Amino acid sequence: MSIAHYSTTKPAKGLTMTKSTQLKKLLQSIDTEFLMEAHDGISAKIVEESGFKGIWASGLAMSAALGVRDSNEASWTQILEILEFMSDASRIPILVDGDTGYGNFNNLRRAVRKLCQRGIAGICIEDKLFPKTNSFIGEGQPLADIDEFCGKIKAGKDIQLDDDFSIIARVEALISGWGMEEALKRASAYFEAGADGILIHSKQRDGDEIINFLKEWANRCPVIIVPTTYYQTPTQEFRDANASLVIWANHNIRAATSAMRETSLRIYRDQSLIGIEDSISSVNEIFELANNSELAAAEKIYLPTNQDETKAIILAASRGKELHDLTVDRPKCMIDVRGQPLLHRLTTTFNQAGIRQISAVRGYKKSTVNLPSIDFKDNDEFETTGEVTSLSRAISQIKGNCIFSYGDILFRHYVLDQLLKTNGDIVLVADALWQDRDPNPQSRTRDLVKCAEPFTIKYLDEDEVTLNAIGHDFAPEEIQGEWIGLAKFSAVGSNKIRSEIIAMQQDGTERNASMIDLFARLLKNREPIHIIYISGHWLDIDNADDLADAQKFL
Ligand code: SPV
Ligand code: MG
Repeated sequence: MSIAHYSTTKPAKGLTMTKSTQLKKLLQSIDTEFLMEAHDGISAKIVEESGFKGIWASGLAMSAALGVRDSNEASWTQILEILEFMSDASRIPILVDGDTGYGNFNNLRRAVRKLCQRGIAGICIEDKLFPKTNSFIGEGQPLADIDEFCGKIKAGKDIQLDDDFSIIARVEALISGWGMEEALKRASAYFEAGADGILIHSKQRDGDEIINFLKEWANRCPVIIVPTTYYQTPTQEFRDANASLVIWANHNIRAATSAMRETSLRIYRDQSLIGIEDSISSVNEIFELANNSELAAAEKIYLPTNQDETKAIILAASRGKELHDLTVDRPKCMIDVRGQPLLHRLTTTFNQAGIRQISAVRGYKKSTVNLPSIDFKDNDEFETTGEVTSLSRAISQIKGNCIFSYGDILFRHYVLDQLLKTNGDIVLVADALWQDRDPNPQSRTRDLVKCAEPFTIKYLDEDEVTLNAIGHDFAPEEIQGEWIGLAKFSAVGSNKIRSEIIAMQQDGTERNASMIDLFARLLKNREPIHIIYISGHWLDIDNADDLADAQKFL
């Protein structure tokens, strides 16, 4: 699932319900549902990506992320700014921790209007005094007057611009030592004043008083709980007691704090990044969370195009039968590799090399191949035709500088950078260490190359070596490498490729031809083809073992 998006994009299918309606449905659902803490745009995205149906915008976490105390030190408009980023970054509803409502009924009214305008689904207010203090600090914090708090709830309900906006009344009577009777009295008053749900808070180390409250309350309205201190009570007990929503209230800010501490200390101590690089998110993951590919696609639509710009053409028509169940409902280019379809990973690599015009030829289950930044061409005869037919579907794109790629490969960025620097008209990338790649080389058909010079220790990245032959069956001692499925055509090279495809269409050989057949014909016609060597650092995904390797490769 692609999770990163902005308010400039349409909601995903099935998520067209407003956020306030989504939250209302969660509150009223007969199942116990869960909200996860987020405190900024990226944590909101991560909560959604994890599968949660809603976000708790925690006052403690948002304050901590700003480096201030959970004591209304951040103003409510500063909180509003954070919420706007969070809301734009996610499609699931946000229940904001509105502390005590930022003042009296009038301050809450203004906050509710602004929250409705910014697409926040609901606010939770607690019956304490402004400025509030986190409930886990000290004992016996003073509570609000019941009538004053009921007036606040009514004022919020009267002013809300969105009928489904929720106002949750948080009862602090248990936590501040007033006991069950007071908690139930307050919950009843708040419910009667119009609250859409009650949040009952506790700082006991077990869930007993919360479960007692739920029993006594007997489902009179949805009840929300926050098992921060009583985390050892099994979730099933909350389900059995009919808790409506469970909030995991502060675990992302705490996780982020541990991770940042560990990383900063390590880098400080080592004065190097080597010890940390593999254990933190890559820069690419950050780009993906920020949905950079959406921007690349938008640039293609809204910025003037440069005719000399390098384009990419990806063949993504085949199913990938050897992946069995994984390709029943989608082609292999759409298989998930660490959270993103393979094709998305490939296009991200192209985008990062400055290639924005990307065409892909789809065939098998084409409706599932629907990434935003790609210009799709279709080969509806994919079952009875070969690669050259698929390529011919994108013939209008084979002009100027072009990168050709199979849709089932992954390679390190430098490979593309190196290929883009070459001068030849048709240049293929070949892996000189082809023999090391696969413990069982007979297990797949490989595109092998014979070249004028082998890869040696003296080989420099920019050397282009003449290709003598390309095929599947050469004697091992004649083979200098394996074509990885990536090639570059200059403007002249693109013309040659186009002319050859047309010639193949005319002599009837196109339908069954592979890319190897196309290159072999060019060689036969004495058209020069060049090779650049790499040594590993790529893979193609043919079977389940390759997929496992791909997860590691990233
Ligand atoms: C928050 O997350 O800020 C809360 C919950 O209000 S708690 O910290 O448990 O009071
Ligand atoms: Mg709070």
